[in-house]
Amino acid sequence: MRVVIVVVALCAATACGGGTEPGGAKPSEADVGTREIGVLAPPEAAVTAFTYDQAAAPPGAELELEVIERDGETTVRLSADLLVPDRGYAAHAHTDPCGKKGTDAGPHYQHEVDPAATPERPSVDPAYANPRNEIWLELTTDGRGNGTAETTVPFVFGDRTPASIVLHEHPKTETAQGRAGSAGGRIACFTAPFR
Ligand SMILES: [Cu+2]
Repeated sequence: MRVVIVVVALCAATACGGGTEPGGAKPSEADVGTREIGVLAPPEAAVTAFTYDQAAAPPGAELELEVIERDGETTVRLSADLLVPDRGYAAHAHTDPCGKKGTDAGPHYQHEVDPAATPERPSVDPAYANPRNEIWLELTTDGRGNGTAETTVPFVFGDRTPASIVLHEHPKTETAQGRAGSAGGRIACFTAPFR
């Protein structure tokens, strides 16, 4: 009898295996989050954080990516330290990890993939290349080169997740038909987990 009482008490304290209690919330599944930090280095020395333009994205600059999935939405926050002061950077989530070349990161991650896109011709259709179907960030640095950008998109990841964040040379991403998603050359890339 004494043993049974102990087991019942433990079950009450731990919700017995993490299942949902009737009518209760699921605190352990409400948020899924990751956080990763990288320090920019030239391609020959980089592991996760690459600079392809050392004037625009200086080696030693630090990038931090935080991703939180909650209630059907995903919030992505990019923080930077010691980039070029008082400068804007358009950044996106891309499909592939960074490599020695900027193009290694592949195209933009799209929640609904543009059926017209090919490896040679990435999506430039605003119906797909937009900041609700892709993850776009606009980072603006202060006088010390530090800045934070955040976006929340109306989806969570399914089987596919992005693999990297790419910083581009322009401060903003274009939205016009045939140009949507463009933001100039790739100046830096950070391989990071999104889940
Ligand atoms: Cu991009």
